[in-house]
Amino acid sequence: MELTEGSTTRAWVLHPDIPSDDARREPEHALAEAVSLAHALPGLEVGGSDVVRLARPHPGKLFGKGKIEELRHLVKHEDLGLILIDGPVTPVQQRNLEKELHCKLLDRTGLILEIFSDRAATREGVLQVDMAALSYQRTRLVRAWTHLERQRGGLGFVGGPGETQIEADRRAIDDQLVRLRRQLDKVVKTRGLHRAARAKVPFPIVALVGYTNAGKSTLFNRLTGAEVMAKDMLFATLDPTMRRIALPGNGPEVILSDTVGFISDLPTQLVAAFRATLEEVTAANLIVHVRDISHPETEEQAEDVRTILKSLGVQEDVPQVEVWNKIDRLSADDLDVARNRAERAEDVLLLSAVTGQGLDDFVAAVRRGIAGVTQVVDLVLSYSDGRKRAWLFDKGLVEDETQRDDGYMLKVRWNAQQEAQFHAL
Ligand SMILES: Nc1nc2c(ncn2[C@@H]2O[C@H](COP(=O)(O)OP(=O)(O)OP(=O)(O)O)[C@@H](O)[C@H]2O)c(=O)[nH]1
Ligand SMILES: [Mg+2]
Repeated sequence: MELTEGSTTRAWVLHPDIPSDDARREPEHALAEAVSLAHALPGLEVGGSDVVRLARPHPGKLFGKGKIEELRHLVKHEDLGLILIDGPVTPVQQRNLEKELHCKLLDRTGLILEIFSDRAATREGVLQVDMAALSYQRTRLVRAWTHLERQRGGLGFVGGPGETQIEADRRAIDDQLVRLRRQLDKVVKTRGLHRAARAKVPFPIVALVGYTNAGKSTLFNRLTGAEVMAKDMLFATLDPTMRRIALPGNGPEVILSDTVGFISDLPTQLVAAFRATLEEVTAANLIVHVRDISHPETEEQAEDVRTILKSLGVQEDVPQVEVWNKIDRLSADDLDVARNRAERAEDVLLLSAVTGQGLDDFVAAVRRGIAGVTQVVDLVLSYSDGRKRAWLFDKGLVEDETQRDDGYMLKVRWNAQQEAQFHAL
């Protein structure tokens, strides 16, 4: 879709409420989220939004006659340039609706792809979004075919010109996907080298993950002093950011990673495309699941995040901490309830990334979470450091020792706590 630079397109958001759909979510909340998604795309002005109850989606046109008539008036009356359907729309439905309504139409996956393509800032991000968009397009090729067939007046060779065209289009897309994959592999390999270099200065990786808008970047900024964009906007963050930091209060040092947020019904193409970026998550020593506990559907959001983590292949044995963020937005009663529940649960803590309340608990939880992570380092101790050397041996941390002119060279395996103790000797 092309939105003209500088000008705004007036859009209307529709959430089809189909009874068989995910019954966990209230359609009104789903609609509110879809409106937030629309706001996340620059150049769009949201004229309004509705839930459309659909007993059964019409195979060819999604909506029934009456609704289409109503929408045609709406388009005219509201001067709409775009209708956003918060759900899947088949290529045939899209074509028919666009024709009947004289208005462009975008479905949920299309909208998310548009937002991602607007946000992509790094080479890797751009490549990933391009791949996701192409893979999505590949599944919708029937559109090009019908379009073509119409142009040619439906004159068919054997097998039809459309068939041939579809094959050709598919091959072209496949070729392009192979090219993109190659470029992406190259970028990822370079990043892999960076990671290997980092591994030499081995600090535990702590990854912040969570639903979009949960407050990951706000927490990241508070801990690192970085200025990653943190905004009341869905998918504010697309590219992962990492910083090496010493946790407040005398370390230990960790690598903290801020990542792209998740959302319900995240297009599979996007999950696949972002697998490389999210490697930082799968390689993490500790996963911090940041939740907006003030959101009415925080439980559903958390479920979605867990499902996506699982699909990314995050091992169950990676330690996890759940951060219930935005407690400053809870009423006193709700805060009491949350506090009670958090106390009964394991590895759950309350936080406000904005006010800083609960930050000490968070740092303590991270410290506990990475306590089991050990690193191997080379240490050189001068001969006068006998006390330190004895301490290391006493704790059973030395794996190897060689003597040099200037002292001992020790290969030491320790966890962050032992490291801090050593430096305090
Ligand atoms: N009241 C309150 N608002 C918060 C808190 N933490 C974050 N926010 C707000 O929530 C919005 C989203 O915060 P971000 O840090 O951008 O969220 P994110 O998880 O990085 O979002 P994505 O990058 O889109 O995945 C911003 O407007 C923040 O100011 C908090 O503890 N309390
Ligand atoms: Mg963010």
